[in-house]
Amino acid sequence: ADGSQLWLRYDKVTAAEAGRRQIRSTSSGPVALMAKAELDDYWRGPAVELVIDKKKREYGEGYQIKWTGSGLQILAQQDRGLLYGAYHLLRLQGEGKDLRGVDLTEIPAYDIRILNHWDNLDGTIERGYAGRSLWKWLELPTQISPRYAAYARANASIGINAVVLNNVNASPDILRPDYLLKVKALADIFRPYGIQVYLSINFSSPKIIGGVKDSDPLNPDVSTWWKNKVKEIYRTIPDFGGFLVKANSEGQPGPQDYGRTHADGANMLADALKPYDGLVMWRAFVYNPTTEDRAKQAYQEFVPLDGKFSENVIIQIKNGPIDFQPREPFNPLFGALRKSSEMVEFQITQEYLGFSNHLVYLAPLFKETLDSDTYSDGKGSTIAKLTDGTLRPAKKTAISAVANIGEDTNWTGHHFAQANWYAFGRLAWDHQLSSEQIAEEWISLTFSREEQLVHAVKEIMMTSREAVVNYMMPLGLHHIFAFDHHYGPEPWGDRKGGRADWMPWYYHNADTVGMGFDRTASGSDAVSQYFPPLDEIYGDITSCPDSLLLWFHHVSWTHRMKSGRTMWEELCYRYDAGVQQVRELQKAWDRLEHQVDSQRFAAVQSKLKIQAKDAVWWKDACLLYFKTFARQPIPYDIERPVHELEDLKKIKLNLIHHN
Ligand code: BDP
Repeated sequence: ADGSQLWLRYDKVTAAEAGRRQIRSTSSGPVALMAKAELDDYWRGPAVELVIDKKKREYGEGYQIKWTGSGLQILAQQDRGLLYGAYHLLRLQGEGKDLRGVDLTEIPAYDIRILNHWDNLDGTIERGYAGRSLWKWLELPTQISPRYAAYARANASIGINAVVLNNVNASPDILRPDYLLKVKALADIFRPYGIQVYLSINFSSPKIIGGVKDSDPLNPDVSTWWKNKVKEIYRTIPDFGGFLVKANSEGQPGPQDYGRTHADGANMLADALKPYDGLVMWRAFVYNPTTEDRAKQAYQEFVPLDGKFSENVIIQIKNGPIDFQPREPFNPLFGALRKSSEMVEFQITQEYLGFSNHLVYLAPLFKETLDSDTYSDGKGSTIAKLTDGTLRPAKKTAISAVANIGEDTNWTGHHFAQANWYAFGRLAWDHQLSSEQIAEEWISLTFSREEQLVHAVKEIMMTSREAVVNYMMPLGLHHIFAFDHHYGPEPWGDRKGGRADWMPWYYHNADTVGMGFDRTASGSDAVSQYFPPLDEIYGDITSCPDSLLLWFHHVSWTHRMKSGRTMWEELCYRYDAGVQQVRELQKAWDRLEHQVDSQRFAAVQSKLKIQAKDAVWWKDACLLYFKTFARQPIPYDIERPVHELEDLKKIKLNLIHHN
């Protein structure tokens, strides 16, 4: 198998099978007809009736699946509910579940479950590791790739109902009339799958493509330009979702260019979108090359603006305060904005997690954030509850993630990276699902439901995230990657004249005393951005969890850890553990040789070899480098380095980072 079918490896029913059962729908909308068509094609069970019940308002896009005695009924308030119910049935069939007597109700946790594509109009993808963009801008709208529908179907099957097509570092060209027709072509294909299209916009569009004098949000010509542009968009795409905006961040233009605030900028766009029920997802990923701790900046910029954003603006916040690291504490902005809607941005594409070369199952990372208790509204104020409407009423709730999808045959580069796309969709639908449950589903559908295989593959997946943290950045270390492309270690990295906050030393602060970032009151005081008691827990070296120790503290090499080891020893053992864990992944996978088709077996096997080599590279680079500060031996019972530090320093990967 080449992986192109993802988790949708269903065989079409034969004519004889189809003759034995009936699928009926009370709704004839395009989305309901899609639900019916999917069941017509793939459902081998008893009769199914798709029923719309407008009174079931509490369902939203949810549904009920009920055994009627002789067949099944899917009840929903909207056509999308029927579609999700149909995919649920197919999933249960794929998992081999008995459906007699079934009665289940599913209601999605978030209204908007959205993928962010960082795809450029030239076909490259920023931080994309699965080939070029799926969107063929040169061919659209005339030529329609069959992969557009296949993509939409895969999303619908896991409940994703919205996509941002283009990079947050947005080209203004996306708003040109010719591009809008291309966008419309995609929107038309996605619509029957219940998927709405959003676009990333460049804040300077009025000036660059509109011929307006500037792009100042308080300039009436600018707001008029946006109003007209939005009108044009809705004339072309009546169910258009809205805009995603990266402003005044990493060189992107924004309202601050004119002395205005993020709120001024967001609200001007929100006004234009409001008549059509459109939304602005305004990103909080902002930081400047100042002396202020980068981890504090989003909070500092946005908290003073709380209450100033229009109702149809949602602040889109990365899970951690820095940038999609293997492990970060949650972003302290969650819960700190009391009068503004907040949504999480995850990254499915593995920018900082070994690209599509490393097997890393991300559900545990996503869950770690969603289940984090911020204490904003007292105990139990988890990020899930703050963003899903439980604790803070919101006009629309949303959750997003940066996609890992490209034109590779298997969509995501690594076969196991498909699981991260899957897991995001499933958690966006129901954040209470466990990582294990999601893994079991995915494995059963993607490989086989043979119990021993499901168990073995699940073990691999469940270890993988801790493994990557261990061999890359244990104990709260972060951002010690090679410059710019972020593949591989470069703790010694330094670019003369480059921004401090892009340099590894900025984050690890290794010296002869110890290492780590002092974010306590005696340091940058980032801890004070967390609600009590977290500020104290994180701020005290004795109560700060090991997993975040070097994130919050500059710790001496000889500091006694909870394990009784010194910090230096603990660091060494963690790196070594990471390498050993990858070795175990290799062994566990090799044992499955005769249970997985040879094509996917070999592909994963060879990627695991790269991962194992990279893990050793990480361990040697970090330990040999930090040893020059710690001035102590690497404990003699762990694997010895196989590299020379000076050789590792010479590695210069020629990777292009597109933006
Ligand atoms: C970082 C990426 C950069 C993105 C930026 C963003 O390195 O390519 O443009 O985030 O999210 O993770 O805007």
